[in-house]
Amino acid sequence: MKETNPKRYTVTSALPYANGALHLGHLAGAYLPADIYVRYMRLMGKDILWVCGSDEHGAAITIRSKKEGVSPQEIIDKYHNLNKDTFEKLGISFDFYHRTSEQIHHETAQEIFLKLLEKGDQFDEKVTEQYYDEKFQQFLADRYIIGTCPKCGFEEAFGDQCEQCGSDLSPLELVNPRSTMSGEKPTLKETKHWFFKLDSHEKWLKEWVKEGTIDGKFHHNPKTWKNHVIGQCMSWLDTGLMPRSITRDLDWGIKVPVEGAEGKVLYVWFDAPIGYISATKQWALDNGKKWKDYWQSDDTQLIHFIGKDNIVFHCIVFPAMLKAHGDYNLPINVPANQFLNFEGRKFSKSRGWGIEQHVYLEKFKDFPNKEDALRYALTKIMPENKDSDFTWDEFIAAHDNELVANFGNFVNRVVVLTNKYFDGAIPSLDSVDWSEKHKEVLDLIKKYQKEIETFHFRNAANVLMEISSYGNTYLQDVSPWSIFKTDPEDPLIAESMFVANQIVALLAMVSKPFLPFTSDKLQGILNLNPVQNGDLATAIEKLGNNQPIIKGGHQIGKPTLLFAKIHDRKDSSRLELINAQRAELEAILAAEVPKHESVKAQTSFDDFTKMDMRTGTIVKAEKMKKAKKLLQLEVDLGFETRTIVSGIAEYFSPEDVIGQQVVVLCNLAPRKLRGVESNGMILMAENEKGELAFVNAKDGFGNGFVVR
Ligand code: B3M
Ligand code: ZN
Repeated sequence: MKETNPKRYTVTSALPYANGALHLGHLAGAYLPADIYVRYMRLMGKDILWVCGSDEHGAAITIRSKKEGVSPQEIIDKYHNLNKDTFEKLGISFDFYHRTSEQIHHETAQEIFLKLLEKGDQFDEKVTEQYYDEKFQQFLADRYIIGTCPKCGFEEAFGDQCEQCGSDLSPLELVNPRSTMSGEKPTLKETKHWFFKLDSHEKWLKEWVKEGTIDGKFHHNPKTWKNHVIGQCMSWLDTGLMPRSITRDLDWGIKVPVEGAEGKVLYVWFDAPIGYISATKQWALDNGKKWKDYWQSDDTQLIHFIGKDNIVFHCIVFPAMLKAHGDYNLPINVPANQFLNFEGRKFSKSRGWGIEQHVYLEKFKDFPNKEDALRYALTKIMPENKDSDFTWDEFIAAHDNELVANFGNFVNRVVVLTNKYFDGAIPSLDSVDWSEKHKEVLDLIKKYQKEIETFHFRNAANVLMEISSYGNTYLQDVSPWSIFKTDPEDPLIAESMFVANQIVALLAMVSKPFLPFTSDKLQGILNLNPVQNGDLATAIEKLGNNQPIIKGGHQIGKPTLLFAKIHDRKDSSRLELINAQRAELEAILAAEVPKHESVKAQTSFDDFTKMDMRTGTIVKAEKMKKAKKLLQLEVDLGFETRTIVSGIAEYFSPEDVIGQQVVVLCNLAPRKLRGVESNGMILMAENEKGELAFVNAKDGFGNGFVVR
């Protein structure tokens, strides 16, 4: 493998399962970074192919289909279309988005299986005992078995993994296993499977991951790989690899193409990565290309974009399959991202925590340039090397401080001034020597290139802003508007407009990978066609030769809005939209009843003793006006009687509670509720159904005594 300047590149992004919508974490993990990279490479005129598609097999899909009573086909059709369409709307510019249910994929996966089988030394056939559902007469895939996790005691752990503690499990480890199909205890029955002898690949994989060599020959520079990727691989390799079963007893998937394998399909993780190859085949057929050039040529570099949960498959299992086959390239890099959280917590569909891509587009439909606003905010916090957190605060900051105040402001000023001073015609200044400016901008572009080429997209986005800052500073330093006041003919005005327009034209190019919609709009404002493949390479060459990007005499258009500020005094609609998102999250938090098994973070004894809790008796109670939930109570605390407003009116009527013994937190700071000052809080217990019960001492205990 050559280290630099290969003839072509093949880029893949993890194939999303077609059984659900994708959220912002997916976008920031494997799709947006690849899109930035690929768009940049296209601007540099590279021959680059980017494939992706739906992963349409696996037990998760069949389980969902059983639960909802619809066919797997219906599910995959629905989500394939939704995901494909949403990606397109966000400017995710795959060259091809395939599906693993296609015939060409089934054939490709079967061919590769057979080729490895023929080798004789890659697979083991083994008969093992597996769980079987007698009622449904079916072997149970790992996900079809639930039971108690042996590590943490969670009662709903899956046969392959416990979602509570994250442990990898095997179905035989589960305590009290049950079939998800019949709900009954499964029996053990013998079945035959094919195991890929991953252990036999351990040695070369170690060398390949650590040194970047194969049998001492250069393959890639391991220093270009992320530390966390190498770290995870080495931890797998050091623990020792084991043969992996690559077939399953299931009726949904790719048939195992040998006799005696009826009712068996290839394991989803065997066929899914082959999906990259079959996607390339279909793309090549459609476009008159040779697919092998993209997978089997020494002059092609393969790069996989994924999230960290897929590292083992892309850095160990799939490379071992490709190497075992013998004809394929191995990836020269797998720039996996870590995870994105949402406002401090994991994305969770069931809790409604987080936001799905298509839901964002829907909710933000009236938000100007919503696609690029999101892309930019996500790029700024991309979990490149560690987990990161999406917050609306940072979304607003990235948008208002950078896209609006820096980028948009610069572009707008230049376009407005060019129209004002020169009726929109770029001044012709062939004699002007702006080589110094050229060089400074070129240096920034080189920095930008280096960051993208090494997969540092956050840094690259910062350099993009540096370029427009450079433009802003330049304009401010010259201040053509001041010169205009004293001498409208001063040639410095023309010169500054010439130079500033060159920077705007460059920004239209370098912004394209990050802000493709903005780039197109900007080209429109400049009265130019959308930026084409190879344009950045040409522009860099021009800069190096001190030639303008946009010629004197060229007529630009009128300014139009690129971004609209969120914190806008005249129009609060965008801030209100975001505040509505925040309010939804707050409502989720407020409605959460702490689970009995999850204990809050530790507190100190000192902190605990700061609370003054006393026994008391409710002596008076009445409903509050226009407040369904509130009761106004008088509580006898022995040393005094206090007014306390309590949110229990939906559960207790005033008559119920008069005479009730309670425990009161007496030194809670007073709060006004509906105009009444509440002096303390009554302690209540709440169960999972939301039922409330008073906490109290035994009858007749007396008022005013300390609880501790
Ligand atoms: N569908 C898993 C996932 O979405 C899987 C990726 C396949 S990439 C070949 O995490
Ligand atoms: Zn567990």
